[in-house]
Amino acid sequence: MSLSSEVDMRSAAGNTSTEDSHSATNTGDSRSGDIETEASIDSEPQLLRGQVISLDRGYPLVRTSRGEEHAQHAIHLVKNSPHLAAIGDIVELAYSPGQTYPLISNIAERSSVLARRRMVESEREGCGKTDEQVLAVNFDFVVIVQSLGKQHINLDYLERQLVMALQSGKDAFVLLTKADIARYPQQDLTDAQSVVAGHNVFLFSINRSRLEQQTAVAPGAVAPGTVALSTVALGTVAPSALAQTAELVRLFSPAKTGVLLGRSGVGKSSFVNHLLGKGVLATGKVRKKDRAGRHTTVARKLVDLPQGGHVIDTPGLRSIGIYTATRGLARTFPEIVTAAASCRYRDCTHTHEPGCAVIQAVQAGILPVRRLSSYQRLAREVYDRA
Ligand SMILES: Nc1nc2c(ncn2[C@@H]2O[C@H](COP(=O)(O)OP(=O)(O)O)[C@@H](O)[C@H]2O)c(=O)[nH]1
Ligand SMILES: [Mg+2]
Ligand SMILES: [Zn+2]
Repeated sequence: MSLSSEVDMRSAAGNTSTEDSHSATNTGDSRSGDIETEASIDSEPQLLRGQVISLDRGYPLVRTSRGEEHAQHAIHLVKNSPHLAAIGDIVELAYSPGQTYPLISNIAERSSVLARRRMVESEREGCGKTDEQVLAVNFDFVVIVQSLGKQHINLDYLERQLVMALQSGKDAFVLLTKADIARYPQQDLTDAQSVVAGHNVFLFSINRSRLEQQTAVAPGAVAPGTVALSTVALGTVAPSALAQTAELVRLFSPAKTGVLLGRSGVGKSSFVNHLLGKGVLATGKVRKKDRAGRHTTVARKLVDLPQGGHVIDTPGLRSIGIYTATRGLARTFPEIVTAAASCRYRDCTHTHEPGCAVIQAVQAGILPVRRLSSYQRLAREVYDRA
């Protein structure tokens, strides 16, 4: 199967040369000595299209019509190292006789990207600087995951996650997990809804047995598939707010891909296992003080759901810096964008300027002051204002 006739293989590395639609044998022509060029002298490599479905420390795992196999990046992609294949990437594999691994010779243009700003930790690349890390690509929506517990949920962090998610250009929704151990489920739900600009928020728990022990509701009152909620939760949360498993599954069907974004230990892998109806992904406790941490999810993985659709599980991130996320910022704070249209100055930063409609909205009690300070904090990061 020739790939070049099927998909636009314009390289994600930003290669816009006219050779893009040619076969992989031509992509390295200006760099004689590249592996694929040498290999192609004797015979044309066979090309196959595939998708990166797992990334670990080794070579990316790619699924093609032939099955799943590890593949190695072609040298011209490695030279553009920020643009190596990410989970979800559609890639072109080149098979040449005598090679142990097929080569990833091209990466298709991405329809969506989830990325964060990351501190560079290696001396060689310049400690203290930041770079962009691509977490997942080619998804349809982002699921922001936060867990509930004894404390109120962290709204600042939720807004930060939303900026990052909405920067992708795709939709996002929020999954509040561990509802069974939540002390303030209704308040957390309402608070979350108040900062996510109309995006859906779901309360969720994997723990149905706990529910049955704790709740005072009559047997049978909880429909199968209803998420587990504690006595407190059931007493105070409107029934319409309770996500049903079926409802969550429907978000992924018929063939949508959702990517999970959340800290380690919030229950991302448990959620995936719940959707699958079996324990496919490893789950576990997080050792907080251990910086090396036992990350139960080492790999990024694209998992097929039996009802259709896919979910990308990512390892928990210690920090999420947001990277030139102007679109994400605007989509996270639409009420500020709307008010800002009436500011006297077009480049108003809504901090001190006369005639600032945003500050006026705060003073008039229309805009909560916490929203403005939250916006300011994130805007400084997005626009790199120290
Ligand atoms: N009580 C309760 N614990 C949960 C729930 N979901 C996950 N956990 C637990 O939280 C821990 C971390 O879960 P895991 O799925 O590995 O989190 P991940 O790091 O985000 O993938 C595990 O011990 C899970 O059993 C839930 O709904 N309720
Ligand atoms: Mg996990
Ligand atoms: Zn202003």
